[in-house]
This record gives sequence, C-alpha cells and structure tokens, in this order.
Amino acid sequence: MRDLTIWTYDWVPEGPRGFVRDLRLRWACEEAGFSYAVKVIPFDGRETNHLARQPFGQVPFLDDGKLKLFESGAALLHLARKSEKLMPRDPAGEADTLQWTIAALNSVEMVSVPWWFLEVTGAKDNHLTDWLASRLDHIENILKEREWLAADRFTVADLLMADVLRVTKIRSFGERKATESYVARITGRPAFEKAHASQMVHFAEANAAR
Ligand SMILES: N[C@@H](CCC(=O)N[C@@H](CS)C(=O)NCC(=O)O)C(=O)O
Repeated sequence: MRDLTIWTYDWVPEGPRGFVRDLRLRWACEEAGFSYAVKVIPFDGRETNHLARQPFGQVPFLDDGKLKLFESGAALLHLARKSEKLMPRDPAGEADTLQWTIAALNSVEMVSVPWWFLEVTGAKDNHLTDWLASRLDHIENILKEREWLAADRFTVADLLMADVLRVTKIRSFGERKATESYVARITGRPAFEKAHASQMVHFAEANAAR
C-alpha cells in the first residue's frame, strides 16, 4: 500500500508545467525510493476550494497515512526524516542540512520569486535586481568551493536549492558558472528526470482531457 500521497492541481497553464512544486516531493520520493500516489484538486476555484488542506489555496500538500502536511519545505523535511538518503543522521550533518534547506526557502526563494514575478509581469524597472544579484553572488562563491551545500554529500538541501535556482530567468541573469554547473549536476540526477517527466505527462494528459 502506498501511504504517501502527493497532491497537486488537476491542470495548470503551460508556463508553470515542469515547475509546479509537487515536483519537489516527487523528486524526494524518487531519491528515497518511496512509492507514492499523486492525487489532484481542481485548479479552477483554488482560491477557496481546498483551504482546509492548504491555507493559501496552493499546492503541493502531502499525506503520509494520517499525517497531513502543507508547504513544500515542511513536506520535504518530513520525507528527509524518513530517509537517510535525503538527510544524514549524525547531528552535525542533520543541522547542516536543515540550515541550507531553510536558506534555500528563506534567503534565496524569498528574493527570487518576487524578482521573477516582477520580470514576468513586465515591470519596467525591477527594483529587486540588486538584492537578488547579491544573494546569487554569495551562492556562487560557496559553490565555487564545494560540490554539495551540506554535509559533503547530496541532501534534500541540494534538491531544494537546485529547484529554486533552476528557474530559467534567474539562471540567465548574470554569469555564474559554478551555480550553472551545480544546477545542471543536481537536476541531471535520474530521480529529478523521472519526477520532471512524470509531472510533464500528468499536465499534458490533463490538458488533452480538458
Ligand atoms: N510556499 C509554498 C508555495 C506554493 C506555491 O507557490 N504553489 C504554486 C504552485 S508551484 C501554486 O499553488 N500557485 C497557485 C496560486 O498561488 O494560486 C510551498 O512551497 O509549498
């Protein structure tokens, strides 16, 4: 029986396909070797229809048996606690993984998402550019020195940071070779490729049926 269920939308427009955050949870499950089901809630009416499961009307959310979690970061850390493949068990390695997981969400994505939003909505002067550049430069300097963010090995922190950084517009903004090669290396993992392909099939089938 599959205890893990990843919830996503029944359909999304073309732009976000391949980037919807259920991908993070699919990817983590693939890395850990967990079997999982994917279930859907309607995209239309999302503002109000599933607030009991995700208070902002968003996806993803996760069921693990009777446990229910929203926020991709919380769900990833929950999965990481179930598998050493995602987070080491020694206290130093675990602490390192936790801090870099939160850094991806709170120090990079907190800046990159509003920056990206201003870009795609055609803002004439994107006032967040210097702020984002500074965060990306710090990441670049770190990635020049090491292969993995935490614990000298692949962890869920790499999964999340690579997913945050792989948004094309962010990567094409400035030349950062270490970051480029990091994102290519982490997203070249078979687990990412499988998760990405599954999401693309999911939304292509949904689109054909719509
Ligand atoms: N902080 C949330 C963000 C979730 C999020 O932005 N989800 C997007 C899909 S990737 C969504 O549901 N967007 C639709 C909307 O906001 O109406 C998380 O990481 O789970």
